[in-house]
Amino acid sequence: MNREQALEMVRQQLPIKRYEHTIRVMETALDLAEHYQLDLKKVELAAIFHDYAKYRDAKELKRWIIQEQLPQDLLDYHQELWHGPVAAKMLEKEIGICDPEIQSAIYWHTTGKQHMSQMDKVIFIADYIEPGRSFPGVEEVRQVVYDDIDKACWMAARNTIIFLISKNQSIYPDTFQLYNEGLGRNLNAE
Ligand code: DGI
Ligand code: FE
Ligand code: FE
Repeated sequence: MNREQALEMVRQQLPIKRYEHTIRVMETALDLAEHYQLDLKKVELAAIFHDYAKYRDAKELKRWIIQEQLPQDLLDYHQELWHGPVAAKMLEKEIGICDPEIQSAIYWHTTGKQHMSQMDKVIFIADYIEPGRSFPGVEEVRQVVYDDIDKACWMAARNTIIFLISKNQSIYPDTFQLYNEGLGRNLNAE
């Protein structure tokens, strides 16, 4: 599937603002993929489809989680966490793309996790730093991402945890594990 075909499928699923975000994630992810020498076609597809399921209603997302035997603990957390895992399944069942590397990057794009692949990291961090984002601390993440993508992912996880705690929201364990993994590598030193 080429870029235009993929974008057209996603465009039909998303409001214009989310579609524009998708384009910026794609451009950011491709720059990073070139820098880190990853498969550009795969990264492109992962970026294009990462938010494919974001505007399906909660009932439908829940049905997919149950029927596709995704981790049921997702249902105990904020529904914002459902669209990545469901999109990874939809990619196979609705779009016909079965590629574990692409599916993994889509699956983990919201929470992150420990032991991410380079492709997982590129999609996770491109979604966080795309030029439309203005989270507190995002500029510092942009400054390190081309030197140390692990540190960038750790900073993004840390910022998100701080943000969620400030709102009294629950935090998915994999996000904590990503944060802890970075501490273990002394990414917080200096
Ligand atoms: O879909 P996007 O808006 O482009 O971005 P996303 O898929 O990263 O979703 C981000 C939202 O998910 C953000 O508002 C924070 C929220 N969220 C809720 N619980 C968690 C969480 N993010 C992480 N990393 N971990 C959580 O436990
Ligand atoms: Fe998302
Ligand atoms: Fe996104």
